[in-house]
Amino acid sequence: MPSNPPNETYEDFKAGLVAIVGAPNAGKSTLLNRMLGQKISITSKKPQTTRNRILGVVDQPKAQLIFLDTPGVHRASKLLNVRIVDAALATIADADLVLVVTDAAKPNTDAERYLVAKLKEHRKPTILALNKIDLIPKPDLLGLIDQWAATHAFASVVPISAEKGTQVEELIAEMVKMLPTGPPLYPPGSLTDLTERFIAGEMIREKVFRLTGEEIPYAAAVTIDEYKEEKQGQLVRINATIHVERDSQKAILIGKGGAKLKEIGIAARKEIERMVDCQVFLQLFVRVEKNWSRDTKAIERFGY
Ligand SMILES: Nc1nc2c(ncn2[C@@H]2O[C@H](COP(=O)(O)OP(=O)(O)OP(=O)(O)O)[C@@H](O)[C@H]2O)c(=O)[nH]1
Ligand SMILES: [Mg+2]
Repeated sequence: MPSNPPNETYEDFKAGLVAIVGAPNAGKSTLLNRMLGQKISITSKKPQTTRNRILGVVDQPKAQLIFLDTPGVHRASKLLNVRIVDAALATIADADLVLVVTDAAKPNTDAERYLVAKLKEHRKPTILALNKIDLIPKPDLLGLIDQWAATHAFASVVPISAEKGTQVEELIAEMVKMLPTGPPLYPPGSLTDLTERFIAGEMIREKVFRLTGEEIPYAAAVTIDEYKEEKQGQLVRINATIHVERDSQKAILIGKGGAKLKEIGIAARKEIERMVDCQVFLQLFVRVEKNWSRDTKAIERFGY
């Protein structure tokens, strides 16, 4: 008979929660997706893309890292953003390890100073990922590392490119070193605790972020009104609503003859099809929910 270890003690196994924090647009969600090898967290060129805590599980031979991707930290004034930033900062308290991600090519000094001050309140082990090194001249790197090391007692500073995958394995190895010993917290291969229904809504919101300009992305929230698997799982039927704050925004979102909404729908459908690995029927509606981002009840209804 093959001899399994009588009862695994996990003496040499490490597991823990890693909060991914940083200024908006630093590349946090891109990094999470890169580490997972799969897209669960939406990304865009525009700041403040992520609005919820996004959990992703990375299994290693001797470790399990549970990442919590968070919205970009900045000094917010709008009610929606205040709530979102508070939630991001609260994640630090839940974490065993904090991973700060910064854009090496374009540091956001103000937001990052604020974040470093918050880190000092928590005294959690913290690693810094100096991201987007594909965009900076190599000789600049040492100076940047020194500058950052002077601001906080980081356990280590790892230059990476989340987009290209450069040094991401090394970063994971650094994080594993800092995790507590213990059994995996999720069954191996878990990936995330998010439903496909939720991620589908996020993918629609991502296309709004990527395909519209001005204030539209910031005025938009998405709800999934219906999500049905049909034909023995060979088809997913989705009805979703994009909520905006004003009639003028609704008109822009729909576009001439419905062209913009159609473009968003096609892009979102393709992305959702990749995730669920079957055909998707996606129907999008646009609704005006006057000034929802200033209204606590509406904000909560939209899941923020
Ligand atoms: N060149 C380059 N671009 C990157 C890299 N990592 C991320 N990006 C880009 O940076 C932009 C922001 O990436 P996100 O992952 O959405 O950033 P984020 O930190 O999650 O942003 P928020 O959710 O708004 O806080 C996107 O356009 C990414 O493609 C990188 O290593 N190199
Ligand atoms: Mg993000």
